[in-house]
Amino acid sequence: MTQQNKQKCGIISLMGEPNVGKSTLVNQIIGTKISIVTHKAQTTRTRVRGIKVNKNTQLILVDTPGIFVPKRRLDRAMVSAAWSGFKEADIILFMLDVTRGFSDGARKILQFMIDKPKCDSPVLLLLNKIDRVKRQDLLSLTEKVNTEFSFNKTFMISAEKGSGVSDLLKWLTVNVPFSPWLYPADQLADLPLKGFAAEVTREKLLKRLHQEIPYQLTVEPDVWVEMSDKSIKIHQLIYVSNKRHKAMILGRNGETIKAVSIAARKELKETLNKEIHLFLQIKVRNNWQNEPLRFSNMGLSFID
Ligand SMILES: Nc1nc2c(ncn2[C@@H]2O[C@H](COP(=O)(O)OP(=O)(O)O)[C@@H](O)[C@H]2O)c(=O)[nH]1
Ligand SMILES: [Mg+2]
Repeated sequence: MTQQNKQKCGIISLMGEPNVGKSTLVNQIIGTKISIVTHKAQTTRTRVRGIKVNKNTQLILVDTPGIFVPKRRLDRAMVSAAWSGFKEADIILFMLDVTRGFSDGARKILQFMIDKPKCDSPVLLLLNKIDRVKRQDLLSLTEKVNTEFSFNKTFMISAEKGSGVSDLLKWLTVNVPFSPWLYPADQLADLPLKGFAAEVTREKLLKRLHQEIPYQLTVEPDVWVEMSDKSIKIHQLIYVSNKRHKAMILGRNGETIKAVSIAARKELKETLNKEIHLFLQIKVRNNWQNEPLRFSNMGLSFID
C-alpha cells in the first residue's frame, strides 16, 4: 500500500464550557443530527462520537458534556465523561463562544488541560458564533487568548452557519495520524439508535420545560419493535424525581407531554424515514439520580 492510500484515523475531542456550540459543530460536520442541541447549558450528558470519512481519513469527533463546576452526582459523572474524552484524543479542539469572550470558566479549563500530563496532543482554538460579533472584536479576542495560552492554530467559525468549518476539516484531515479505521466506512455515530431516539425526546422536553426540571429528568429506551408494515413501535420511560415534576411534564390536560411526543415522533420519522409510534411513560423515582443503573443507561460511570 502506498503512503497516499494508507488509512488515517484520529480521535478529536471537543472541549469547552457548556453551551458554547460543541454539539452544533459535531452535527454540522457529520451533516446530520447525532447530538441534541438546546439553548440550555448541560444538554449533552455523555460522550457522543460522530464519524466523518473523507477519502482515506476517518475523523472521530467526540462531543463532550462540557466542563463546569459539578454540584450533584450526575454533574460529576458528566464532567468526568468530558475529561475522559480529553484523555483519549489525538487532537483537542477547545471552543470559546465569542459572545461570552474569554470567561473565567474557560480559563480554568485551559489551565487544567495544561496541568494534565497528557497534553502533548495538538490543541486548536475554535472561536465559535462569529456570526454574532464584529470582526474587530474577534481579532482582539484571538490575540488575548493566544498570549495566555499557546495553541497550535486558531479557527474562527460559525458552527451553526457552517462558515470556517471546511478549513478546520482540512487541517484535521492532514494532521491525524496514519492508523487503521476504528469504525466501518458507513457508520455515522456510535450511539445506538434506541439511545439516540431517547435523546430526541429529552431534547423536546428540555425545550418545553423551564428552570430546574430539565436536569432532574432522564429518558430511557424501553420497548423497540419493528412492525411487519415497516413502522417502528418505540416505548420510552421518563424518570423524574417527584410528583410535581411529573405534573409539569404532563401539563394541563396532558398538553405538554402530548406536544413533546408529537415533536419527537415527527423528528424520528424524518430521521429514520419510517412511520413511528411513540409511547411515553413517566415514572416517579425519588432517588433516580443515585441509581447506578440510570447512569449506566446514559453511558456514564457511577461515581461515589
Ligand atoms: N449564533 C450562533 N449560535 C450558535 C452557534 N453554534 C451554536 N449556537 C447555539 O448555541 C447554543 C448551544 O449550542 P450547543 O451545540 O448545544 O452547545 P454545547 O453545550 O457546547 O454542546 C444553541 O442554542 C445553538 O443553537 C453559532 O455558530 N452561531
Ligand atoms: Mg452539547
